Amino acid sequence: MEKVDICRERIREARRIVFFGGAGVSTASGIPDFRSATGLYNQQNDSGYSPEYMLSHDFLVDNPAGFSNYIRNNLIYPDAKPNACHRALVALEKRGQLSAIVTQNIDGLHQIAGNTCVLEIHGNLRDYYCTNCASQYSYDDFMKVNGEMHCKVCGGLVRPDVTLYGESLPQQTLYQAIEEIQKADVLIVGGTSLVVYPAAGLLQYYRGDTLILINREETPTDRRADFVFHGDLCEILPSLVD
Ligand code: CNA
Repeated sequence: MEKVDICRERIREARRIVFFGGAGVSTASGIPDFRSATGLYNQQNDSGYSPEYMLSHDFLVDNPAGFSNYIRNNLIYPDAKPNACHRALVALEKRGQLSAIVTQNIDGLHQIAGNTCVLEIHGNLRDYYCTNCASQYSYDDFMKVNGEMHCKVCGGLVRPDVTLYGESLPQQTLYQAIEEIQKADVLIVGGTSLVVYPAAGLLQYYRGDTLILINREETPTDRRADFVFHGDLCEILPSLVD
């Protein structure tokens, strides 16, 4: 039997599939990833700062206006729509086979597509909060402001609910993700370079024999996977799931 047929059969018979994904899930929706040739890290930027620094806790503290504008101008894509990869995951959840999507993405497209079992281990760009009094704000509130946003209640700095470089992952979501990966019979990993830790380290909790890895480029985890596909997630995932 061919590799792709074995994968299809394992997916068809699976009862607890976990999908672990990254920015490559949303490139077909028009949101650039970080590390591809066309990704954010390889784009021209006049600030003189590295994108890692502009997405760090240090930059939020050192230059809140610059940080807030960087987020608005480079990470928010209000017109992005779910693509074939998101839809394949909705189909798996509807069939009752998908127990969790563990995503490093912050774009919310899995929920817009219709998935409910989404664990956002790097937070999201829907929710905003005051760093002083924890008052909550919406995406619309944040987008109305230019530069840094101040809390209406206490004047504190308002920030997006995303995990920045130099910050810890949301603990409860992380524990849920570990539990789901430990219980999974099939783990599908897609659209991630697997170089960002601690997120990439979550794969070590998988105990099954069907680790399927789909990515355009090689990753450091290719050798550990049971099945590796190099190519476009939007073609490969639907072909494995249907
Ligand atoms: P990354 O390091 O940029 O890696 C993305 C990987 O996806 C690369 O190896 C690409 O080759 C691959 N890829 C891109 N498009 C496709 C495709 N259509 N089919 C198959 N493979 C593809 O991004 P990671 O997710 O690994 O890094 C984690 C960071 C990226 C997280 O902190 C995210 O918050 C952050 N990020 C998120 C978004 C988003 O929410 N859409 C966008 C950009 C970055």
